[in-house]
Amino acid sequence: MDLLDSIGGLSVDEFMHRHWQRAPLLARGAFPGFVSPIEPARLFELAASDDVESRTVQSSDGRWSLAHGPFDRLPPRRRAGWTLLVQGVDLHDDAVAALMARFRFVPDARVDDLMISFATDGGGVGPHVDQYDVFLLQARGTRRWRIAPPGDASLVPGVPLKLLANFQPTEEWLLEPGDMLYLPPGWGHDGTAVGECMTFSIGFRAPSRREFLSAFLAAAADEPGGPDPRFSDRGRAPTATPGRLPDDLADRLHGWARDWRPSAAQVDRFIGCWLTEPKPQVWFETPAPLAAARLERAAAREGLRLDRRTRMAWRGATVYVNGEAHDAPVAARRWLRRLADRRLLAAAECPRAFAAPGVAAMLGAWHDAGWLRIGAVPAASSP
Ligand SMILES: [Mn+2]
Repeated sequence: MDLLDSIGGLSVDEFMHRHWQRAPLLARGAFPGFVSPIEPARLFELAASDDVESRTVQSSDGRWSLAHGPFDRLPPRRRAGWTLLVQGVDLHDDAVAALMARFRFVPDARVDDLMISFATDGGGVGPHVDQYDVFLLQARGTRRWRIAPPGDASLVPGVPLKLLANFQPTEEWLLEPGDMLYLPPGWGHDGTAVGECMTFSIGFRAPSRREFLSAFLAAAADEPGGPDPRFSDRGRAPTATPGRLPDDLADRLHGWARDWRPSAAQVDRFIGCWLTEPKPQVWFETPAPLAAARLERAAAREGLRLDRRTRMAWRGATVYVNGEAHDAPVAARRWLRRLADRRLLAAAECPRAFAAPGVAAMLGAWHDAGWLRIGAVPAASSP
């Protein structure tokens, strides 16, 4: 896996310091001689599949229409002004996943997905803002981008899309294949196809406090076990005001709400599981289960790699895979961390990794679940 070594004439280090979360950057020729790893025809195939999130946007005379996939039929390619957006293409195509891996100078936990937009001449989704950082990589043809600093966020009423009502672009560029535009969250942007074109959006996610707490509190409420005291009012005197909420009941509930504290371990565990949880539409193709000894021999011959859909992370003594937490004995940690960081174990590393306590059982279970694949490199063509 090769990380990008420069972006628009800056080292990745300089880019992260000066631009990430701070300021847009146009990087001409970020991918010199770029050739899209995916053809429009393959994108249309993906858009027809019901485990792929896709939508179309069309506009004419200021009227916008939005439709959600899967699409058996798309508008004709010769018709101007329509866009097909396909989310999560990195989950479905190894070559696209490999392109996305070039951005792993940002932690995986911040990565959302790679979306591809195909548009015919004049197509676009209108001026809008996103909450996320994005790299807009021009993959085929030409797109005109106009951008505006964060500001008036009011929206056009009565349209099915979130369109900025007062978009006032301050810069404008034509992007050709291999050019890339980085935008921090909150910048207005409007991309219009000049002739037929295809653009890749490498998108990043960042949880908000409310999103996190809503998920965490729901999970905490579902957690089984532990004592579960119940309110009791033995000895209560008769009431003449039955409509009134009793103070003893309110006080008790107050106490429960205010005294509740998750343990640090509980929060840690939730964070790792939540951040590695695959998106709801993700499913794994399960291979025929392999006996432990056969997996170990195959791994020693060909190495292992994480399936492109697998999300894996580590923190402290724990590794997290696809929403599961595994406590790793000390001797196992370096191998599991290496697998998370590089997404592969080379053939020569596998015998030592399998010998570390607990590792063979974890790798075996992940292999049988379709999370881990034999072979350090994916086969040339994606399924
Ligand atoms: Mn956008």
